[in-house]
Amino acid sequence: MAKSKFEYVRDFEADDTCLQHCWVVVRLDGRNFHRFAEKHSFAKPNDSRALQLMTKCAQTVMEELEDIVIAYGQSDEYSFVFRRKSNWFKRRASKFMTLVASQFASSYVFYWRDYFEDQPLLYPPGFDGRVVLYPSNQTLKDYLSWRQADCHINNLYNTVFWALIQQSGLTPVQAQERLKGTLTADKNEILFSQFQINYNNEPPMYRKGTVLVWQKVDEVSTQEARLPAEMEGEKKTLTRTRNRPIPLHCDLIGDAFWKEHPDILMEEN
Ligand code: DGT
Ligand code: MG
Ligand code: MG
Ligand code: MG
Ligand code: MG
Repeated sequence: MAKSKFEYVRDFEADDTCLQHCWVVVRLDGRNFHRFAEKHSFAKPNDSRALQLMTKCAQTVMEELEDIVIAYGQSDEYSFVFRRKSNWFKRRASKFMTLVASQFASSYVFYWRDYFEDQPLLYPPGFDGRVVLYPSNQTLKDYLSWRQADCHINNLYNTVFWALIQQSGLTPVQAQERLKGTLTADKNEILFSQFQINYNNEPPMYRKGTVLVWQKVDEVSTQEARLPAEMEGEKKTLTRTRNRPIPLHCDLIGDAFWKEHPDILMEEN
């Protein structure tokens, strides 16, 4: 077909191809979720409904889009790792980023009611996205470790901060003052001596965040079988093995996880 004289404007499109063989990471983060959490009465410091909704959206992203090998989420953020050799949309960064962000945001609204039964969604939430390339397995593992360390540091701080307010009646300013300059050991000590909380017994979803990995699961479905008339109404169960993104709340920083899931970083990926 002949080209129109307008066709040249295509050349104005920037090339945003992600460098070959690098891990492509898309990280999303809720826009102004400080306000969003307040307006929707999120429990402090952790709202399990909100975290589970985030994970549902991330599972939807992994199921709907191509080539995501692992995802990690905490607070109002989720990171998605595309396989090194992915050639999805010719590795265009803008495609990866916008497809992840839009699929995630629409899922957040779509599934809201399943998690917040008594809390109406008051306004449409947004998510920012960025793409970062990691050239080696080590840098990718360090990236995920960084996000999980961030989860740990924030969650330990928030757990003590809100215990001081909710259980000891401190104001936020007083709680902040109390925690100024404290180290990890000090915070653990305050939790234990003042609130009888052993931080290590706090829910792993709060302490570790959520890792999504593909796992084979047997799914059983019941079907109305096409049987002779005298057996009408009998049900037949079908078991199918499917790959699903399964949530884990485990440590990503040590080697154990990567030894248990060697396929994630495999070269063929
Ligand atoms: P941003 O990302 O720059 O647009 O602004 P924010 O406000 O989203 O800031 P960010 O992403 O650094 O921090 C996440 C906020 O979300 C933080 O203020 C606490 C809130 N948030 C996330 N998860 C929970 C939760 O489970 N419970 C409560 N109460 N708040 C949460
Ligand atoms: Mg945010
Ligand atoms: Mg921020
Ligand atoms: Mg955030
Ligand atoms: Mg189109």
